[in-house]
Amino acid sequence: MARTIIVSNRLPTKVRRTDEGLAFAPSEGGLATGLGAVYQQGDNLWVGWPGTFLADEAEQNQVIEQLANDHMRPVFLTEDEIRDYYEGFSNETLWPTFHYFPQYAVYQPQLWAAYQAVNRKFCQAVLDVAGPDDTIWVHDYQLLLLPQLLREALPQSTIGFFLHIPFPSYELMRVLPWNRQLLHGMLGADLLGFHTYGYMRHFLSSVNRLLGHSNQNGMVEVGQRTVLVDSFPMGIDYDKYATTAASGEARRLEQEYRQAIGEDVHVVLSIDRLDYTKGIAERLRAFELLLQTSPELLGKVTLLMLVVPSRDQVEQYKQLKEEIDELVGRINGDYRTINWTPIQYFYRSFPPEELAALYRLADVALITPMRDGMNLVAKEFVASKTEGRGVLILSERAGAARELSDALVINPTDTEEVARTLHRALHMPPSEQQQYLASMQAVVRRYDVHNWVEVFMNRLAYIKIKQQVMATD
Ligand code: GDG
Repeated sequence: MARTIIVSNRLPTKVRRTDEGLAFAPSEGGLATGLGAVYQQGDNLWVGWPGTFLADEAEQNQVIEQLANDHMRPVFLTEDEIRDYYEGFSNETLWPTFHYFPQYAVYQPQLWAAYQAVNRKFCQAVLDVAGPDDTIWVHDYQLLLLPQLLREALPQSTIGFFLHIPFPSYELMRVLPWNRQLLHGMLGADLLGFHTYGYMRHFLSSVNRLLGHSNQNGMVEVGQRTVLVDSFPMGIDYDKYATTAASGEARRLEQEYRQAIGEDVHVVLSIDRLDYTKGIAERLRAFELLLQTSPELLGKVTLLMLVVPSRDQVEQYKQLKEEIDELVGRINGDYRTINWTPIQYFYRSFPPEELAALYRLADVALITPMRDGMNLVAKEFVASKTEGRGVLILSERAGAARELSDALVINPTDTEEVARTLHRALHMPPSEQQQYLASMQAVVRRYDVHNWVEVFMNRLAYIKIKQQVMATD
């Protein structure tokens, strides 16, 4: 029977080494939730790296066995591969380039060689389990070469690809060495999905200018094959967020936090992974400007800023962490009083029930990335506001801004605009908050992650049928 195989750099389960041996923990990402219904069915599978270096064959076998029960098949990476393919080419070449930070990008042939080799390794891992009739859905920027590698080995198979980060304009792509090989790699898929129409257009433009393929309504002729390119904005598990936020535990925690912060203090919430794409330092400067220009808010507003540790061995991330530490220290030093802290800053991750309580508690969510493929936090905040109060401030450069046009949409580089918008959000009448939230909730509820999977899979089936019809014409 034909199967569906999901492939991504990371598996939806994380393996960690502890004093008691290996520990397995589910990752809470939206992708795992959305695709749960797919890969856990029948003989379907998820192929990916379990997130830890495992040199020992006994440990590897333990992981293979354990994950097999949950429909997962691990790809093991060596320490060199983790450094050169993952931390190197993926995170220091592609990530900055695709997020419009080419000044942070490194272009090194040995990283490119590792990227190619690991994409081949993933290909072999998929071929070990896939048959010619299977549907294979590849995810994200770490595996751009995989669709074409699979196509060569399984010419008839059905291959989908989805990019979770932005696809940059041609002007960025033209700077990237190996750009043609990367595009060619992606075009091995039958269907290529992006979060927004804009990313899709950028991709088509690069394909046209670098490879000479034009398109008609998103259909690109590649040799004998027709490849479909389309946008599929990813959603969240709306019901899960709404239910968790309405639970007794979330309410209890919210009250506890509220008492600690003060009944009449407005809470502005920000949540991101530590990353230069997220605009964290600029956000802090905007908050400082708000305090400078709105003395009536002193003692009346607190920024709760959660930064989830990430890549902090990389130089740029280390520097960013220092910059954030300094800014928070300076602003708190200038403004804090015995019973008020302007910025409550946490550099760690939180369990989901605490996150739900924070979403409940927040009067304003301040989401100001410089670039972000989608930004699921914006949608989670909207879904969690079951009482109909709360204001979302959202960067125009997050993919989510396309759908959430009833947010207060700002340019994250414009510190004055962000400060002004914060002021407006903190003074917005409840009826207006309710109106904006209701319309955003309708969108986020309707286009949830289950709908996203369904629509993508339907389009993939459609293009396969279309290809067959065109072949017989
Ligand atoms: C890529 C793209 C795109 C955050 N802090 C904690 C925590 N989180 C959860 C949030 C949310 C997720 O992490 C972060 O959302 P992103 O949208 O940034 O997702 P990523 O996978 O990091 O990024 C991005 C996305 O893919 C999907 O296509 O939107 O643009 O970069 O779900 O809730 N979760 C827990 N504790 C935390 O402290 N449990």
